Amino acid sequence: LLLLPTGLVIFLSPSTMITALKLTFLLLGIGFCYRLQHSDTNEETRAAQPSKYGSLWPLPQKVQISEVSFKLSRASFQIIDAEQSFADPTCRLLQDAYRRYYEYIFVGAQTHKSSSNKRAGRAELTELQVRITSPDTECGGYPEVTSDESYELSVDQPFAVLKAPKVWGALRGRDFSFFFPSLLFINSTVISDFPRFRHRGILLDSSRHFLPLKVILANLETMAMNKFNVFHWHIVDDQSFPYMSQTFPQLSKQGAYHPYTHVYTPTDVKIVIEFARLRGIRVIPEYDTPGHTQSWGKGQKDLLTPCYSGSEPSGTFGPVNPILNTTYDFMKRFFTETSSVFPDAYIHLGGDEVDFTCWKSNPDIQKFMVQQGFGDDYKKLESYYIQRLLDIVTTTKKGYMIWQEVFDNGVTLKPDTVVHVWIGGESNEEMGKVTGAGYTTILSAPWYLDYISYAQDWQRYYKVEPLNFNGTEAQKKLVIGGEACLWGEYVDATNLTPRLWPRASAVAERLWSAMNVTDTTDAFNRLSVHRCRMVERGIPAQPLFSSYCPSEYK
Ligand code: CP6
Repeated sequence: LLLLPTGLVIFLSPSTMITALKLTFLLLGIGFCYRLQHSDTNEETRAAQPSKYGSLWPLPQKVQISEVSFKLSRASFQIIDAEQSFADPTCRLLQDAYRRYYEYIFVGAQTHKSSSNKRAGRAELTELQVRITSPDTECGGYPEVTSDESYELSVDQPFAVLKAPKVWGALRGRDFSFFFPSLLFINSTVISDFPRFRHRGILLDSSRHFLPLKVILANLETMAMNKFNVFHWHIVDDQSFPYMSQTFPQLSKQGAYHPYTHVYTPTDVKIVIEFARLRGIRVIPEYDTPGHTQSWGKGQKDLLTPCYSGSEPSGTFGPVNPILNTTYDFMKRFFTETSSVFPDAYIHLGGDEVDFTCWKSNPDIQKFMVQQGFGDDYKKLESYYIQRLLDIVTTTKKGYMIWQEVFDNGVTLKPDTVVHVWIGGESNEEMGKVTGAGYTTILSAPWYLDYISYAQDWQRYYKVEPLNFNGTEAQKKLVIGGEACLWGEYVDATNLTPRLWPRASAVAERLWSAMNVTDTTDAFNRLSVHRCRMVERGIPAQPLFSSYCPSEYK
């Protein structure tokens, strides 16, 4: 029986009734969708307006832009070392950056021909002088968690000056093109800037889908445009093992999606690390164990736990087998290799989501549990494994990062361990607990960018305040930053870049800019232009909302 709005009551046969009900729900559904689109807040539906901060993203700590503007021309403008700079032309990192940014400044410069005629009388700015002010420029080194990324930029006649203690600051400040109202003019500007948090990362997952080198490099480039400084490379997982190990070549031979095309050779890894270094980005690989290791088992016999069905092995395998000495011999050799392949002082050891079902089914493990006096508490077994792994990794002179479960399970951690908070819902409480125990921490729980939804979800990422938990000043100091995670189940080379950008840019500003930079309207105005800038530079960043980019007119 169907009640129509007219008040008519109609009797129907059961099958017709189901069809009618479906129709009603469909109509209701359409109505609901219609309302969804039209009930957006004003904030989400307005078009971008010019911001007084132009297209600066992330917003510097201190910025003054004056009305005075200077002309720029491709033919006469140059970026050079200042005479007093401690860096010289042998600093490839700076020379490379100058070339990259020279190109960026003038990309699409023809777009603004008409405005250049209007303001033809202006004084011309002909130079950006870059001055490294500390005798140890760190030009040949790798960025670290303690690296100084501060810089000062003044744009004035007759030349602009970018001052930074170390090359890392020069890299952060070099994106001089951010101050251009039009591409051929620049306003007189004074900026002094430094990051709020030291660890500003992006996690990419190259196991669920293989990510070609080109994609990784393009995203490192985009990370630099957004002042990110850590590439968390979730390089292997259950689904595939694309890391080509020199000590254990069978791991990728058997465990990669393809033994030759879907692997990262030692040269590939070097290319990624150097490309990142030249942009002030650390590369932290993650080798997640004892869970998430199905692909490891294909090329390394006896590494994984055989699962049992009753008294017989079932033919399937679980987490790394924690009761065999061969496991720890393997880990020692494996992590000795990775510690020399990856120069960063830290390595991510995972430790998340360990499923105990298989361990519980295995009679040898059951025996071991009794011997060790672990009772039924498989968390103790997990901790036993991790503890031995951490001791091994410590002998390679690396610090480690771990997912929060390792801390939750009460494993003894080195004081410099970074605990990575990822579980949603109670992440504020977790941040309180981790810092209360005296460990440094980074936050990812609110920044799972593989989750997508309707409308402007960047605002949700933007509104997160990492220090919004109960704790002392000393505790808050232990929060060294955060990471936006793009897990790979639904992401490969075809959709990675637009899914990540500009949504990750919201996280970039939260981690770089001052705590009180929270105006989403101004953020929208700046981010809209920043997104167009990424597009002009060849990065297919998705739109924020109905709009167009000036470069579309070309
Ligand atoms: N893979 C690994 C994953 C996730 C984690 N570790 C994950 C868990 C929950 C969500 C998203 C991703 N895919 N190795 C947890 C850190 Cl919602």
